Amino acid sequence: MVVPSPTSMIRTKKTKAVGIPTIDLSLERSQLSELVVKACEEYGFFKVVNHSVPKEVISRLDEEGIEFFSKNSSEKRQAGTSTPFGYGCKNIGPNGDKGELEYLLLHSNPISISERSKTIAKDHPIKFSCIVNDYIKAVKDLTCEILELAAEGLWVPDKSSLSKIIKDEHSDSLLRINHYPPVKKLGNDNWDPSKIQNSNNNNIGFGEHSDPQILTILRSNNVGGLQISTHHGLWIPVPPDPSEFYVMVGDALQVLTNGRFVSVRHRVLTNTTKPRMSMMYFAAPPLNWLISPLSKMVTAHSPCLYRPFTWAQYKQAAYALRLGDTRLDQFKVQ
Ligand code: GA4
Repeated sequence: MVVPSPTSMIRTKKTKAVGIPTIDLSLERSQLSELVVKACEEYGFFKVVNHSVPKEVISRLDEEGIEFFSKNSSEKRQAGTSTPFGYGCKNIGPNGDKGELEYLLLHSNPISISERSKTIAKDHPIKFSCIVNDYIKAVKDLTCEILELAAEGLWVPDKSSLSKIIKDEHSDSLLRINHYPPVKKLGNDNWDPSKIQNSNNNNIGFGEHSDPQILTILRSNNVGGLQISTHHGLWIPVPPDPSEFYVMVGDALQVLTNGRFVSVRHRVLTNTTKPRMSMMYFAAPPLNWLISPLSKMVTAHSPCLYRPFTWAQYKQAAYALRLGDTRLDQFKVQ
C-alpha cells in the first residue's frame, strides 16, 4: 500500500482524501517495486525517504546555490545565457514563456560541468565542479535504483532496461537550480489565488508543464510553491522537505511504459516573503537513443501507442512549442 504522508493530505470538494505517496526506500525490495509502480500509475509523483544521497552532498550544493544567486546580476550573467546552458532570468525556453525566477541550467556531462564552472564560480571553479559532480552522481544512483524498482514492478524481464538508458555515458541528463525570489502579491487587495491558472499572472514562478525526460528528481529548501496536478486535474500543493526527494514521471517514461505511467503536470507559485530554491536532476537518454514502448508493455490489450523517435527529435519538438503545450500527441500512432 502507498502511504499518503499526513502533511500532504488534503480534501477535495467531494471530501475524498488525496495524498502524495511517500515511499520508504529502506523497505523490502519486493514491496518497494510494487509501491513505486502504484505511485507512478496513480500520481506520476511521489516522495522518497531513507534515500542514499549523503546529507553533506545536499548541503554543499545548497550553499553553492545560495552563494551564486546572491551575486549581482552582471556576475551571474558571466555564467553565459541559459541557451543552452548557463544562467537564465525570467525567460523560460525560446518561445516567450516567462516565470518569476532565475536559474542555472547545467549539463550532467562532466566535461561541460568543469568548463561551465569556470564562469559560474571564477574564484573556486574546481570546488563548484566537484560539488555538482558529487550531487549528480548521488542523484543519478538514486534515479537508477528507482528505475530498477519500476522495471521489476512492471515485470520487465531485464530490470536494467530503464536504468541503462541514463547510465549511458552520452546521457543528455541535466541539472537545474531554480531560485524564486519573493514576489509581492499583484497590486490589488482582492487577490484571488484561484485566478492563478492564468499563465500571465505575476505570481506564477514556473508555469504548468510536464518534464520531457524519463524521471525528474527534485528537492528544495523549506519554502513551498510546487503544485502537482492529479490525473483528474486537481492541483495539490507539495509540502517542501529539504532532506528528502520528490520523483516525477516525465514524458519519455510515459512512452517507455506505453502510457501505463503518465507524466505529471506541475507548476510553481511564488512565495510573498521567502525565497524558494529547488534543484532538479532531469534523467534523459542520449540524443540518438530510440525511444519506444518496452516490448513487455505492448500486448493485445495494450497496443503500441507511440511510434519510435529519438530523444533529439523529442527535444526538438519540445523546444519548438510553448512550456505548457502537450508534446506527445505528435508521436502517437495514428
Ligand atoms: C521543462 C523541464 C526542464 O526544466 C527543461 C525545460 C526547458 C527549458 O527551460 O529550457 C523547456 C521545458 C523544460 C519544456 C519545453 C521547452 C523546453 C522550456 C520550453 C519551453 C530544461 C527541459 O528539458 O524541458
